[in-house]
Amino acid sequence: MLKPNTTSTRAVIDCSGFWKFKIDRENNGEREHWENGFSSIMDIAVPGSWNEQLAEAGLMNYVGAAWYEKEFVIPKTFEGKSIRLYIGSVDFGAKVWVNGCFVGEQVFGFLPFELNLTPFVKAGEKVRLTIRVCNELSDESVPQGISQRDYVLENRVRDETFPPARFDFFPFGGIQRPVYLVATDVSHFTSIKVQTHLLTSSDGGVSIFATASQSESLVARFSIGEVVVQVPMENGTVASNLVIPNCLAWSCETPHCYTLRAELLRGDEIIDDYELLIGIREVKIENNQLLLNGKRVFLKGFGKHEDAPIHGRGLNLPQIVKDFGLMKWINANSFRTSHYPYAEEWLDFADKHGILVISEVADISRDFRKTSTTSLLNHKAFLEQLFSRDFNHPSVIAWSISNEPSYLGESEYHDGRGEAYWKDLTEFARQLDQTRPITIAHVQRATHQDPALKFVDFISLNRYYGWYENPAQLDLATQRLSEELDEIARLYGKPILFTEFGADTIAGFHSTTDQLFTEEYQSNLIRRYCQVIESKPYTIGEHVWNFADFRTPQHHRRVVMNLKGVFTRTREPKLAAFTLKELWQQKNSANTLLKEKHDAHREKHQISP
Ligand code: GCB
Repeated sequence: MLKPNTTSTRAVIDCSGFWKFKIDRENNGEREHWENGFSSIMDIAVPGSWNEQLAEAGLMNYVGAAWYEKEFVIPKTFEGKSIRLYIGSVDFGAKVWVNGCFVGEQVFGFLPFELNLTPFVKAGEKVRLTIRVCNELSDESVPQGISQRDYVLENRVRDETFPPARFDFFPFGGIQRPVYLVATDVSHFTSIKVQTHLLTSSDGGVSIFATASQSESLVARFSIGEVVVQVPMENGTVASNLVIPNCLAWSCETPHCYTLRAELLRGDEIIDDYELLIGIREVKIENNQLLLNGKRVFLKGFGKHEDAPIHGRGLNLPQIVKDFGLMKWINANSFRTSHYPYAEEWLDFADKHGILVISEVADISRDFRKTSTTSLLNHKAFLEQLFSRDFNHPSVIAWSISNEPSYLGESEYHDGRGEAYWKDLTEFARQLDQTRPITIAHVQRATHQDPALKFVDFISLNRYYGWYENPAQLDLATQRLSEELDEIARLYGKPILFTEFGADTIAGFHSTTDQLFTEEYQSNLIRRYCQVIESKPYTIGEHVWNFADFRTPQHHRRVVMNLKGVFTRTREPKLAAFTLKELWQQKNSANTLLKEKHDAHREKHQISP
């Protein structure tokens, strides 16, 4: 599946706007055939979450089904074309009908899907698009869900959140990303996968694997600037290589992207064309270091969320621009898409602005008492769809395939089931992508015997000493942190990325002593964690939790939001933002000095970089 782009042969219609909307509390819609039309006076904006948009209509905490409907005209110019519907994401899944005919579904949230409408529509005529959205989760979905009943059965009623969720972010529902109608020739590229290598110090290698919709004998032409190759398609697939002389490698400092042009030829006629921006670069884990193009990088950044007032998780382009501006301002070089795939627009921006991304699968706090063979299959399917969406982005340097498995510390995780699960899943992931390291964010309750740690390329740690444990005792907190880091490094001999640490902070609260919730406490905790993390030779980075305050399900330990942001939900800086800006600026200068020293050494001893 290719992200919709208008080109000389491809037409795209953006279906964003107001859609007719109806809530389906009793789940009657399918039985009553709402796909044939339903009456409602309610409208909703697409893209966008329903919760804050329609709070006054009772949808703030709504978990369940809801229906969307809109009519479109299929232009006459679409005659004889392949006509498809591309939906960026629907949380947490959707069923789609056109003129009352079922055309397909997506069982995952956060991920795009494409449906073939060609047999169901006529060029020049109106069509009615109906989408049933449901934001319920189950034991076997990705991520897993939880019910009110589960809290009672598990004897932990005080953990209950509203709406119930296994995760600490709001379960926004709705069509979160744009909906597009796409028209192409019946024969068109269905996927283009690009792998890049640095061949010599000056050349770049680009391997291309593409598939087409038909097995018709066509020719594929790929070009980057002056470099062109032409190869016949065989049974709808093609593999090819391009060599870019004197290539400029993609890096944070020079995020140079080349335009790869792909064309499908029937004789002399170009029947499909598509352009994609690619970066030539290599990522490796070697000697306990993270290397980008052979050079050490230390990750400075955040775990984030897609979360904004009113939009909820809906695509919010101004916020992407703002957040990248703030990441640059604070001297960050990376972020993790905690805890689910973000809109691809985030990655387009990261490619262009040289920000490194750890792309995360929406597997959060997996409970192994409720993990079945179907769960593993679903997890694999999610991973496959995510990898295929994000594979070509140079900014994506690693995959996080889960966050905090065994959050509850259940014994079932340690009886062999956990080990078998991660062995299978990491092998599967490595078959799909041999070019990027894999990680899993580790939670303390999973213990140092966490089977996940055995199978990852680098260890990711989420720790809250000084907050959930040892509150307001930073000496003790940093001592435990330091000891634990050394212990994990000794046990596994793998590099460690600190993926979460932080403190809830109410902007405007101050104190001269270590006092939870104050801006000074958050700032001190972050400064002291960074000192410890940076003092260890095996660490590869520090990601503060969180970039900005974000809405959570309701619980007595959250004041509407998780307040661990170094920016508020509306992006005003807290004291910690200035602290990080200064710390990371120093780290940049220290890195530059170190780099200059290393370069001088290499030059003197004639060592190639
Ligand atoms: C975690 C989770 C994250 C939470 C965070 C917290 O370990 O990964 O989703 O928001 O802790 O603030 O409690």
